[in-house]
Amino acid sequence: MKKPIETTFKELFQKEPLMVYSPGRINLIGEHTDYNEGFVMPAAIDKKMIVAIAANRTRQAKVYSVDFEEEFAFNLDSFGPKKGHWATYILGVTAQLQQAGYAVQGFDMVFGGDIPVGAGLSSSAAFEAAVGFALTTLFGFHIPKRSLIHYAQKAEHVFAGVQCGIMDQFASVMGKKGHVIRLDCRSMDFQHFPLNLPNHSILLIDTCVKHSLADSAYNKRRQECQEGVQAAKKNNPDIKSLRDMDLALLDTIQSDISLTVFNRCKYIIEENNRVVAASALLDQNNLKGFGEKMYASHEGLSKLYEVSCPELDFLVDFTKEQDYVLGSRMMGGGFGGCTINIVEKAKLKALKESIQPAFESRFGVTPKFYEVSLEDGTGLI
Ligand code: GAF
Repeated sequence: MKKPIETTFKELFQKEPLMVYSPGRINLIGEHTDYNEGFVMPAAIDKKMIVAIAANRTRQAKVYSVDFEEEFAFNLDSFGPKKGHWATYILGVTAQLQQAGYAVQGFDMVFGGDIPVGAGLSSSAAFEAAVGFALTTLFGFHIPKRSLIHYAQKAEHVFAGVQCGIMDQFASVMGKKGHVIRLDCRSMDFQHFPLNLPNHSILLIDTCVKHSLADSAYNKRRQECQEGVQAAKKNNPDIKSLRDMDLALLDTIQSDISLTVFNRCKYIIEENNRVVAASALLDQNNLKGFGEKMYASHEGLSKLYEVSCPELDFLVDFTKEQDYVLGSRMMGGGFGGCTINIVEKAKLKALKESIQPAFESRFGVTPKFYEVSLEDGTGLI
């Protein structure tokens, strides 16, 4: 049993910490659309990263991870990325704040959380947001939430080496209890939309696999989308991103791009359209129609965008046979992690009891289940 983060902090540093949390996220629909200036529909959930922090009046940062049972220290005047190590997120956010002119002072920190790592629930974005908010609050910086979100994203780009979009950090900071966020990733306009599911639950099924190519494949997808945009720009200089293209325009550049790039662009254009249509279906309370869009999203992610894997496809296909599952699809960057499922509450047990042995006998791995609720974004505990 892990010791609580606050208790660990007091034992290690003999003082009272400031306590901050930032949640993980789900995404109902709109995958890989964020870095194409498109639409997404995420929500913050009841799994979070927790940071305990206090100033130490030095130029040193001393950090302890409860989950990894490991410490890390660095000097605030001389540090760089530490890719592949949890500390890189703290280093990255600290660097972003310093570059923006905020005078980060020495601090002691203990952190931990219950967001499964590598499950596609954005534990890294939640951690970046928690660290950013903790430093901001501790040292009295006046940083608007939107800037905090951008510093967290930049930390991921520069210090973790993943060219992520804005969705994860945005959802972690801006989440609202009982609501999903409809976000336009170009204008950053957003709306909190209440999700009323009296008879259904959101169930995540974790494949418990993370295929190793995930980060490089993610960056590659971004490049491929950019190739499509560059080809379209030749005759349409106003086009800035795939957000500005439709399928008819994509057809006109088909001979200038590879089949792979064509398929990537097709998926993104279709997914953006799907988010808009799915959003209207939610307004009409048409959950069945919404679920169909989720299945179509998965099909595109698997066949055209090629970011799924056999484990995710298996879980999604299995649910198609169960009429009490309205929709299912892979969620997040892909290549492992979780599927998101909208399931009749009364049938949750039946689904778990049938899908678990089937998955085990196919892959020799026991999947995990998380029934999640929608919660508030980053804040003080
Ligand atoms: C990851 C990224 F961090 C997000 O920005 C987003 O692109 C997502 O993959 C795919 O929709 O979580």
